[in-house]
Amino acid sequence: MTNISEIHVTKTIVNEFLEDFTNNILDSDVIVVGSGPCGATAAKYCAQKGLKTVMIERNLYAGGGMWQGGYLMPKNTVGAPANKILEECGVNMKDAGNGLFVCDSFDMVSKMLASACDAGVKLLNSTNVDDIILKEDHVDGVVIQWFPAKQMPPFMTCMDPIAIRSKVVIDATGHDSFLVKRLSEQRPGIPVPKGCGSLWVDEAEKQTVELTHEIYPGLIVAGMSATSTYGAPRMGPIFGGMLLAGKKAAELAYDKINGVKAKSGMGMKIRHKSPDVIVTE
Ligand code: 48F
Repeated sequence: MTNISEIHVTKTIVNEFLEDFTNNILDSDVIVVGSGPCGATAAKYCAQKGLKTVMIERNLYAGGGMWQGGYLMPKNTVGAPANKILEECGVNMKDAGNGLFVCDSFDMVSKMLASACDAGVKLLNSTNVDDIILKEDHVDGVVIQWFPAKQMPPFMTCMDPIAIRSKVVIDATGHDSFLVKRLSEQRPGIPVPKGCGSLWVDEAEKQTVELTHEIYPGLIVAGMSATSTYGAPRMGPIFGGMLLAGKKAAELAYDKINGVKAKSGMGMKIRHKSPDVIVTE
């Protein structure tokens, strides 16, 4: 039998949240915004590399677009070598031929998130990133608000958000490219995200990884957010590019924090032929 008072339960939650927030969230190495396949992978590898890592998700649940494959069918596909990232998390993969692998969506999401937690990632859910902290020459963290508070009627909207700091922020907000969008409104040379182009699986998978890079000091754009920033093709219901992009984002963050000189460029030249077409050379 237990002898647990109501006040004890409340006090435990409040104390634990405050301690965790102050020690592990307020000032970290990396903030990953978005907990989809790209964000969850980035966060896991950052934490595994010993970086103090916070992943922020506006939904109550983490996982982004991973909960279902195409057409609401709960089967997810990835192309090699991204299957290795899932196998590392213990996801049961089936070889579908030609370098394509398939798994159950729930198996993928739950094991990816479990392995991110095991690596030490802190998750802030139901939390919307409203803005970046933007200093003269670098991004210095993000501005957060409870997502439910954002749903309040307009006459109640004068509720100020708060800020948390990190050495690197990763924009893994998917189609929204939200942090890049905010930056583009304030810094010349940062592209206004144009949304993704039409479907082309192989090219999209490749470009998603190549376009993942540090777009401004302290801000890495990754996964679908990178695809949408540059108008690269959409990839449809295949997640390999997202996982590889997340892993690359973690490597970039680690190198930056540890002073490793970045390799020049993104590994490919981007030539803007028309507002909606990018050509890789
Ligand atoms: O959309 P999402 O899964 O992005 P991703 O990790 O992967 C893209 C694929 O799921 C899919 C695809 C490939 O097959 O086409 O689109 O790049 O995850 C993005 C997450 O970011 C959250 C959002 O709720 C979602 O879970 N998010 C977006 N904006 C914010 C945010 C914000 N301002 N604050 C907090 N979370």
